[in-house]
Amino acid sequence: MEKLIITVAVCGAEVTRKDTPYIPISPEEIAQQTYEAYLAGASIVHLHVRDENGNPTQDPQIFKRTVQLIRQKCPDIIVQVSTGGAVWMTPEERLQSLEADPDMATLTTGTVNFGNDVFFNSMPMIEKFALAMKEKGIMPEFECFDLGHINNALTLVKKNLVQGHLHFDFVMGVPGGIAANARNLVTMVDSLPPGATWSVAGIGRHEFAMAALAIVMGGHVRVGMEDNIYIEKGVLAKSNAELVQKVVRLARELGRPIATPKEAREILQLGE
Ligand code: KMH
Ligand code: ZN
Repeated sequence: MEKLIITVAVCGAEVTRKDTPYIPISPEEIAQQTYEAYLAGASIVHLHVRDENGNPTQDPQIFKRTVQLIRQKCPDIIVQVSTGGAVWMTPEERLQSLEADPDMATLTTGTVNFGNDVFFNSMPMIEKFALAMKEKGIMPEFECFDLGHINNALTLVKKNLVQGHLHFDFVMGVPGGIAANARNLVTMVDSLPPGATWSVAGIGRHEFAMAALAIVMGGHVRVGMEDNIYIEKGVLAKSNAELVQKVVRLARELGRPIATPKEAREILQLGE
């Protein structure tokens, strides 16, 4: 089995200081928590940024500054910026993160209810995002919040809007999206084309159960405060590194070695 790629989703767009005092907000805090998670075994950072008030933003200058700080501390980590942003952002705003010269970017391939909100991604928008990434040579990670999102990703491939290795992230357990359970994960994996790689991001209390399933099924794992703020029931994680360390422990118990950033780049067929 391939070595395990761990992605750390350090802050996301939704979690606030009221939810947890440990969420990193400033570029310096985000870079520091990314560094600690990298030392713990993360090889990809999934990145959102915040403004000085702690609100989510796609400001390219804040993205550039944060990416620069992360690369100073973790020279070989795979930087994956979010083009999902927050549910209220315009498509143009969301695309601004690509200006930070990342290795990868997320590409959500469908609309999904998102709690009481709607995370809107029409097919013309998705195609525009895919083309923007192709033109800049940035590898997409398909964010699939539901089964049909895989089909939309494959439509992009058919239309030649995406080339090369295909990597999917299944976001499971968002209220309104696909439920986080083993049967659904097997169905998602069975729907992928040969050669594609995948990771799973289990939301909230599902984070570690879905991680364990991915570890034994040969997939990869995303954890972090974007998805879950608890290290165990009722106990807040004090850092993103703690969440990564727990995945590393699970992987060790289950006999799956952890990929370095260099090995992760090889698995994803991503340049240095
Ligand atoms: N914040 C969510 C609405 C992504 O990063 O690509 C979307 C999201 C997906 O987090
Ligand atoms: Zn995200």
